[in-house]
Amino acid sequence: MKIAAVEAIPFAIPYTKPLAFASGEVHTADHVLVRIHTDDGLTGTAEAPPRPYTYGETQESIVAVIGKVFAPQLLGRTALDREAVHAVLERTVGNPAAKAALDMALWDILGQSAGLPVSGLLGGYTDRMRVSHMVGFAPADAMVAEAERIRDTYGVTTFKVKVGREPYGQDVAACRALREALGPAVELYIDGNRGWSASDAARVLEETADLGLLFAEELCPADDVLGRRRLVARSPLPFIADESATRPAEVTRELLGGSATAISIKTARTGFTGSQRVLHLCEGLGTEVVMGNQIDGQIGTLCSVAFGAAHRSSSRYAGELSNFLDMADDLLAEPLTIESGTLRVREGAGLGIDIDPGKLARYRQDR
Ligand code: MUC
Ligand code: MG
Repeated sequence: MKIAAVEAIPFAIPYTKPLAFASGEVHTADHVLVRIHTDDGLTGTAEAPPRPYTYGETQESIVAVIGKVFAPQLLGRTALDREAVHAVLERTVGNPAAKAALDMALWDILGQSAGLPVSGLLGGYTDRMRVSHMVGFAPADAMVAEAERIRDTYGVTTFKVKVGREPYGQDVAACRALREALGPAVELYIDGNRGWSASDAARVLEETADLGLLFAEELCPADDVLGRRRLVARSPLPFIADESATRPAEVTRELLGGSATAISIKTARTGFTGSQRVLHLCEGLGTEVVMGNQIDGQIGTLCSVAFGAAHRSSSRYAGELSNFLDMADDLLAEPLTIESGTLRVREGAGLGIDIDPGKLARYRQDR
């Protein structure tokens, strides 16, 4: 099981429906396919989505850090050396998506080598998750039409509404239109990607108080330290920290400092090993978690659902598992399907990621 080679392959697949949110916009999935090959013929696979507006990584930086810094340090180690591998990776600061993809590819190798599904190795709580769909910026009527289409086509009944636009009234109106169109049974929550000031965010919470929202996420920057604490103290909703609290120390700081009351876990930035650390920390602190989406493709989504379904506390709420629906294509030989509002963990050894070679040849950017 010795690591013999590490590949970081840039690929690009356009979005049929670009996603716009307060901190950025995505038109093309310019991700990196990460593959770790072992000397006994196994290949672990994962994908790294660069999010420069959130963590500073780009497609080029992910390829470079894996190829030049991480791969040479991993060669010769085995998939069982995960703690040693992490000690090596942590010598380089930042680069969360690159590190996470390497971690998940190693777990894929472990699962294949044992002949067991990764989701079972992680915890095996259930075999599926309810799906939450992210509705990006658009005029209110288009956001309603999008949510209705996703509900009617896939049976999804939980929606995360992207907010954080100025003036904030347009987002309040969009939430109201969604609640009126979708009815009281549908779950709605909002994510501001740090777009508002703490005081505007407080006004929004007041003006949406009758809409029965489930959560509020990153409505203002965590760096607005006192404003954010005041907002969270007054919030009638659990307040999710997403990009402001990714590593265990950040999660601890934000929760104990009163700047968040719930945590978003994204395997795209903390892999399985780091996500499990965050999850167990949250369980210990009595804090709820939501499985978030780093605007993942199908490979990343398969990783998210494998992790989310593995634990009771990460599968309690609907997971954000549907952004791939807006991509024109993907690399998986057998595409993911959302049915009755749920996504199932893929059966079989490892993560069950089978790449279509023709699609990879078509979308890779390095040849
Ligand atoms: C989210 O929950 O914020 C947008 C930017 C990012 O890094 O993730 C997405 C979704
Ligand atoms: Mg978010």
